[in-house]
Amino acid sequence: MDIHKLQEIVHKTRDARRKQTLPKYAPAERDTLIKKYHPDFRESAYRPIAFGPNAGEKTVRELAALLEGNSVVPMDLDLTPQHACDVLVVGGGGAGCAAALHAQAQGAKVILATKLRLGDSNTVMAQGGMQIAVTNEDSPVTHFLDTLKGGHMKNDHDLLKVMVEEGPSIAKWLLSLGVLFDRDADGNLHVKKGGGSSKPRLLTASDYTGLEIMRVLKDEVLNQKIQLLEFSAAVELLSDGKGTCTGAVLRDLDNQRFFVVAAKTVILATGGIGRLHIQGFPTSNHFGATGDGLAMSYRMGAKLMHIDTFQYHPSGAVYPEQLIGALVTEGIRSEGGHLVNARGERFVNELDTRDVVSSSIIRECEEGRGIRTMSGRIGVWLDTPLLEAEQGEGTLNKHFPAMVRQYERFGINIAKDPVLIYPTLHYQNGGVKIDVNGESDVKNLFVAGEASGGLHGRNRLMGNSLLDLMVYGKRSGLTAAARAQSGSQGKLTMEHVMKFKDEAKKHHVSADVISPMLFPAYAKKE
Ligand code: MEZ
Repeated sequence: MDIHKLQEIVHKTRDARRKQTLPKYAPAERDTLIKKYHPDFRESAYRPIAFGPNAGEKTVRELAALLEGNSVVPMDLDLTPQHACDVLVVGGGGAGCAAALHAQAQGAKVILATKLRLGDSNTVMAQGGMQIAVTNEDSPVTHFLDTLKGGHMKNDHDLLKVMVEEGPSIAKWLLSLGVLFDRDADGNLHVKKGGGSSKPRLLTASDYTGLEIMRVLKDEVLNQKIQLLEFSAAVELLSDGKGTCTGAVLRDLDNQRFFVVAAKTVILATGGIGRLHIQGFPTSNHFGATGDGLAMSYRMGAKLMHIDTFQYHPSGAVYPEQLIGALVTEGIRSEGGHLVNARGERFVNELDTRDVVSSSIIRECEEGRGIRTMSGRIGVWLDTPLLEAEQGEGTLNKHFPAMVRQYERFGINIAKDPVLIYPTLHYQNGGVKIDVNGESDVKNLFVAGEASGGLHGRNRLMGNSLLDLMVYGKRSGLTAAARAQSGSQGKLTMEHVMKFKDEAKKHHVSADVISPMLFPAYAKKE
């Protein structure tokens, strides 16, 4: 049926929905809902990892294959370094830039290597805000408790405590660099409420928050003249043969040649895994989000945490086809946007935690209350025109200019028409286990941001990722710089890779899967 005909139900039912009582789930009911509908609980999507630090633990098949994968680097590669530094940062997003800036400010010689261009990352795609307890009504303790509840109490308490406590100083740092967060009429920082949070705590720059932060961080990296290696993808870590990280092998994507960087310390800030499209899900992630850091650090012996849990953001675009999986920011639900099924009913508190909201959307669709597009995709409505109806004409353009433009390009006016959404693969809740300074189980190997695990438990709250990037980017940068200053450059070997290959053979793992994969499989065809 024509999409406009289907949309009519949203306009017609608006008044009735305003009076509707929403389902309130007791804790046991929430668990049942999640276990029944959340993709994390689809047994057939998972398998145990055959060998390595997490041997026997289950993760999704796509990630298991990546972790067990074979190196692309020839084992007889000449390991004479082309570059040498104190701190090699791998990744040009928010965590990488924060790490590089703080390390260089300590006097360390820093190289920042990135697979694409500086700034190409999930950070720029974080729209809805950054959680920091900055108001008098709020506190780091409340932020801690909200996050713990959202994470099903599985968060690493030490990592979380550090993150919430350092939040306010991070806000000051970003403001001092020139980040333009939204302000209220009195000039105070304006805060919004995100899903699963008890207080308004989101600092925003309309729906360009991550982009605005990256604008400033990128400038600062350039101003500070940090040595950049763009289009240079890290493909293997190097060790001294005794388990300490000493550098990396990179691939120059212009000519496909390998080259070596000797580094006293390495910080991986390689982001998430959305482009593995686990369980066939579309993703809100950028093109390079292929879990490179997980694969490289696993081979070197770093333990991973919570790698059986992923975040499916409730609102990924379903229509038009060109936007499939693209983020429709939670900010719209924060400002009152209703989720509406094919009967014109609301079916969940739109500001519940993401796992509950996504599970509820999947339930509606599986039980026949979803809306099918002509190409056979399914979703529910997000009533975007409601914001205009309640807050006045122009609200969407003022508060969500990115979202308005995203749809305008395809002739869709979200001020007039609701948008069709379905959960999209958005975030890896787990990652490499780190301590409060960002160091992994491997000496001198630090991991910051989405590639690390433990902080968010089994479900990240909206806006906590941007703060995580800044706090653990900073801490890993400072610690790595201090470590490098007191240490010397170790030997460069790939002994750990050879051992890993032997293990793979022992476990009859095919050598055909190459990791890190760097780009999604379909990139080659395109
Ligand atoms: O933290 C996020 O994932 C975020 C801010 C996303 C969004 O909906 O805008």
